[in-house]
Amino acid sequence: MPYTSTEVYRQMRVMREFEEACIRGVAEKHIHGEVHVAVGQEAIGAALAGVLRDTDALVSTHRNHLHAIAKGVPLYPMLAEIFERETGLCGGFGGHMHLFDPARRFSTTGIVGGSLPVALGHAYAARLRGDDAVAVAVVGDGSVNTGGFSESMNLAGVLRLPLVVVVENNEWAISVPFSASSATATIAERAASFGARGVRVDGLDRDQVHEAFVEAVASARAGGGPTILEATCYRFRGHYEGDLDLYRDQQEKEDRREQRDPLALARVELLVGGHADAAELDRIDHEARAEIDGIVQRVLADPFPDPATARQHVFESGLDLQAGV
Ligand SMILES: Cc1ncc(C[n+]2csc(CCOP(=O)(O)OP(=O)(O)O)c2C)c(N)n1
Repeated sequence: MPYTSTEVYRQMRVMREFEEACIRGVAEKHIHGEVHVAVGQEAIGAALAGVLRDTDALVSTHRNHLHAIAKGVPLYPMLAEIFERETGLCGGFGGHMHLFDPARRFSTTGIVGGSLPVALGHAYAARLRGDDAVAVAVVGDGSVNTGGFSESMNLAGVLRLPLVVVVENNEWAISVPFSASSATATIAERAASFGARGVRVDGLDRDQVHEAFVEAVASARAGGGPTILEATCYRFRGHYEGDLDLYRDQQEKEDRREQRDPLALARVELLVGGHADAAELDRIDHEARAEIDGIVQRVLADPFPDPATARQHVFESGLDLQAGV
């Protein structure tokens, strides 16, 4: 489906600018450790936005920023957490790979495949509470051969739990191509073996992903059990910022960035379809950049966590092993 909505374009542009700010944050040494951005995967991020309630859970991965934005996590405390500041979602203790917003039931895990058992727990909790909340796990293609993926999908199928698993199949799990690690040509076709619905969509097409996601969530909410929603896409940058990425063919990367950039495609389709003119789209680009730049400036003026608090949050009990209390 061609892009017809400037609002969707704006959402994707804010997501792209957010990721670009993180990329600059690494280069300028404001952010330490591995940072995984989802440049090129914005159509999926935008497709998930505005569908879930605060009471629904979304559990994401190491490549989590766009999913947090889609779940409605505010940009400022999210960026502050990624920039390791005290004002961050977790007081600067978690960093980019550990974004948590309990009020919106948003969480992440750096354990590949780990999103599923956590989301399964949310789905089972909804069943025990007797309400109609839904749980969503968003994972990469690298997760689908883990035990946790199959075990969680099977139990969700057995109990008909309200679980939606969105797989962003960007063709690569670090240096391993999907084709070399999967016995099936698609992930969606595995759904039948778990008693789940299986749908495969073009992850460049925001509307196609959105419609499939809305349907999967509605089905789960109505007692229809789990869905695997596979969205195909491509990771434009290295696995993490700083990854030399020598394992992928240079031409493949260039072709994908040139021909399969959702922002570029949306721009062309909006112009050709007469839904927007260039000046309007330029203004959206400019506003998105200004919004994110403004947040970065605020974040950079924020304090780091006090080093004296470094051992806080290590044990739930607050036990300080060195002090022996
Ligand atoms: C259980 C586990 N094994 C290995 C790793 C190391 N690791 C981090 S990301 C990653 C690849 C993930 O690929 P995919 O799920 O396709 O997501 P993508 O990075 O492409 O978004 C691996 C193997 C890990 N974090 N957890």
